Parts: sequence; structure tokens; C-alpha cells
Amino acid sequence: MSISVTSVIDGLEVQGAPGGWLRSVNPARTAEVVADVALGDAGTFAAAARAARTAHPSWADVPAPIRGRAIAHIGRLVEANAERLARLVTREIGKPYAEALGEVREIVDTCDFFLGEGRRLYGQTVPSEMPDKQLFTFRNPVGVVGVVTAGNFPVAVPSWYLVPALLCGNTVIWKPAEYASASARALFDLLNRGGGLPAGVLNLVLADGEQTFAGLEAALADGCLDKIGFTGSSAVGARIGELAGRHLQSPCLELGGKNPMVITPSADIDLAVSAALFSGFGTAGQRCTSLGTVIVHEDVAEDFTLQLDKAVRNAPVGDPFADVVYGPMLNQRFAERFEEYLTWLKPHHRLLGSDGTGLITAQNPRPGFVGDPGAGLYYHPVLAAGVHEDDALFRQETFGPIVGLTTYRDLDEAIRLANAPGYGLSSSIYTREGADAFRFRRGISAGMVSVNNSTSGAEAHLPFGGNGKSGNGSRQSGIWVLDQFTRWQSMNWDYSGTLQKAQMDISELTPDESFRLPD
Ligand code: UN1
Repeated sequence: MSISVTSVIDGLEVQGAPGGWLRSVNPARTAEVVADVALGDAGTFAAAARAARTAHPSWADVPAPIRGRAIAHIGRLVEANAERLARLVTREIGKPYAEALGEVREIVDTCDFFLGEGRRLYGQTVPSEMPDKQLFTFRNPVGVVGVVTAGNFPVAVPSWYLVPALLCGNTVIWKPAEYASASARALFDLLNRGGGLPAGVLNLVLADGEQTFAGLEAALADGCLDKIGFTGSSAVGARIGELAGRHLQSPCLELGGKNPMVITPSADIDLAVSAALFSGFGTAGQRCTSLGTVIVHEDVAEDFTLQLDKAVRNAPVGDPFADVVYGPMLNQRFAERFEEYLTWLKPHHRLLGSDGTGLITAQNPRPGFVGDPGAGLYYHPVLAAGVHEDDALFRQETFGPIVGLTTYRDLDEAIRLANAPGYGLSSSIYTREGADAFRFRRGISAGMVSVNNSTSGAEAHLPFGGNGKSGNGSRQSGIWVLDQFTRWQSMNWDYSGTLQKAQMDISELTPDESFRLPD
């Protein structure tokens, strides 16, 4: 059953489709339409920003504990709708149902964390250098926040922005990935209904990338946008960073990754193989935290490669409602881009993990495929052994079921290789040596480090974010994201009844600098 989905501004569905109509299809069965999407344009985004600006003062006046209660109710409503929302996510972007349920869980976890933050949002009382004067700090909302998100986590990652932004007293325009519009609209409805949010506090704009960019520009020029949050590619992140910088803003950027996994000689190889399979091929390799390159010590390389090859060959691929390691690509655009990444495979790469490459079809079959491969956008997994440091496959993010493999001789070399592509999101090391783990942690440029765990699967209350090409140092989740959605305000209050000048009218105790202890 297909539905039609629209943008919502100031509590009202937007009429018409100035950006045209888009068909959101099930990538596991491309003949099935999930939603007809009425796209807005730059003007739609700018109108939403104006509505958010108007709604902001009274939302900021709602006491933070009351906003926290709204987050609590949202969490409960999401929990009560968990299976429905997860089914929709699986239908719309092809993520295996178990993962989709986990994704919905991540929203609830985020609500669980921030419902209490409404009763904290702590500021500090600070002593003054002068008598009869007191210093304080307060967290103020930033104002109007524009959130632009990707479709690989169509509901969890948006909640990392929307929940804390609302809790902190901001109003929001959310622009989800247009190919995941039905999932986005479902989350949007849950947030609005669950939170009892007044009109204009949270607005939804469905639009393509270029119109969104023009909309961000217009809203910034209008003075109706105070902060941008963006999850997506490093290239678009850089454009958003430039745009925000021209308006003296610093966006919250969560970008791509080329996440390394180092396998040391002491590693538990079985464990490392299962982690490489999950983080390289789970979600069809379409997480920003997906494994990019395995960097394996040459003493254990043969054993590890053999076992990972076997694990990938035996991994069930297919219908995302069945028990599979991965399903289809998110949508046609991602399938096309993946085909481009496959052209980066070169004769010096040893291709493992499958007998075929490219689209899985009756003519290019995968043994054990679950369901009808011809119905959807299913691709053979690729494990490419023998990648070189200057290969595109080693240096660039490849969103899809492809993992490179190279070897190293000592840990310094492994760390150098792990940092070489210049991203810095997630990373992992498998070792039984504590010293290896700490040396790796210190040397790796990534914002997130796993020890004996995969590169993906971060918990929802630790700082999430990257360095280098993976972001601008912003962090999401937990207490750390509060610095994205609030601004520190300092206050000093002098009740001495005189003008006490800082740094000048201060008293000093006199030290006896010549004092020495007896010999
Ligand atoms: C993403 O791919 O944008 O750590 C986020 C993980 C998930 C989030 C991934 N919890 O893999």
C-alpha cells in the first residue's frame, strides 16, 4: 500500500509539489511503491525557517523540565510503535528488520537520556575575584536549527539531532533524505504527537539536495537559521561548512569514514572475523561506521583472510525481512554509486567472498540467496585482498558491501596505514595485549575507537563524531551534543554598590618569597 507524503510547516501540510513528485520504492522489491512524495523547494525551506523563527521565543520559554517530559512521552510513543516504524524502515530502505528494530531502539535510548537532561541543563556558579560579586553560567538555546540527514539511518540519526535540539529549547526544520520520506514522516508524526509540540516548533521539509542548499542559503540570508546539523558525504559537508562559515556559524557535521580494523598477532581470529563480517557487510556496508579496510598483521594474514573469505561466502544475503546479513542497497542512486566503486577494483586485487561481482541476478547468482534477487537492488559482497596505499579503494569511502584488506609488520605501520586516508570517524583493533590497545588509541586519528569490537554499533550516549574528512570536530549524543544546541552565556552580578573594576580593583595577599626551610 502506497501513501502520499508532504512537508509540514507550522503544523500544516504543504499543498502542491513545487519541487516535483518523487516515488519512494522498496529497494528489495523495486516494483513496490512505498510512498509518493511531494517535494518542496528552496522557498519551502525558507518558509519553514520563518515559521520556526516565529515559534522560537515561546518554545524557549517552556521550562526545560516540561520539555524533558515531552521527550519522555515521545520515547514512550516510539516504543509503542516500534514494530510498525521498523517495518516501514525495512520496506523503504531495505535494512534487515533486526537492524531496523535496533535503529528504533536507538531513538528510545536517546529519549531516555535526554528526558532527564530537562531537569539538569546545568550552569555553574563561579567565584568572583572581587567581594560582593557573583559569577554564573547559563546554557541558552541557539535558536532555529536546520537538520539535514541521510537515509541509511532514516530515523535513529535524525533523533540524535532532533531530540536534544528540542530539549534545549530550539525550534527545528528537518530535511530528511527524500528517498526515505515515509520513514521520516512517521518519525516526524511520532515526535509531534508524542511531544504535543506547538505548531512551528518542529517542521518537516521534503526536498532534493540542491533545493535544500538554496533553502539553507535563503534562510541564513533572512536571519532565520542559527545552526545547521548535517549527516552525509564529506563533499557536501565541506560545502555546508563553507556556507555556514560565511555566516559565522559552525555547523554540526557528521560525515563519511574509511574505518580501519587492525588485527594484531594476538587477536582472537574467530571474533575478529565475525566483527569484520558484521561491520563490513551489515547494512550492506552503508553505515558511516562501516568497515573500510582490514589491516592485518602478516603472521596471521593468511589464516584471517581464509576465514573471512569463508564467512563472507556463507553469509545469507537477500530479503531484509528474513534472517540475512544484508539486504539491498538503500536505493537506485546508491546502487549506481556502488557500481562506480567496483570500477576501482584492479588486477592486483585478489577478489574473495563471492564468485561474482556486481548485481546479483539469475545469470550472476549467489548461492544461498534468500528470496528473488531479480526483484531488488542486491549486490555481491567484495573482499579485495592486496589493496595498496595509493589505491582509490584504500583512500576513499566506498558506501556498499566492499572491504579492502592489506597487511602490516609492526603496530606503528598499522597506525600509519589506518590514518592514511585522512578520515577519522571510527576504528577498531583486535588484540589481547593491553599495550597495543592503548598505543592504537593514542595514535589513531579517529573520534571513536573499538577494542575487540567492530567499527560500527556505537551506543547512543557516548560522543559520536569524527575528525579530518569525517567532520569538523563536532560531537553528537550524550552530554557532548549539548554544546551544539546551546550557547554558554556568562553573567556577573555585583552587589557591592560600588564600581569594582576587574583586574584592577583586586586585593592580593602578600607572599614571603624569601622564606626557606632550614637545611
Ligand atoms: C551512521 O551510519 O550514520 O554506530 C550512524 C553505528 C550506529 C550509527 C551509525 N549506531 O553504527
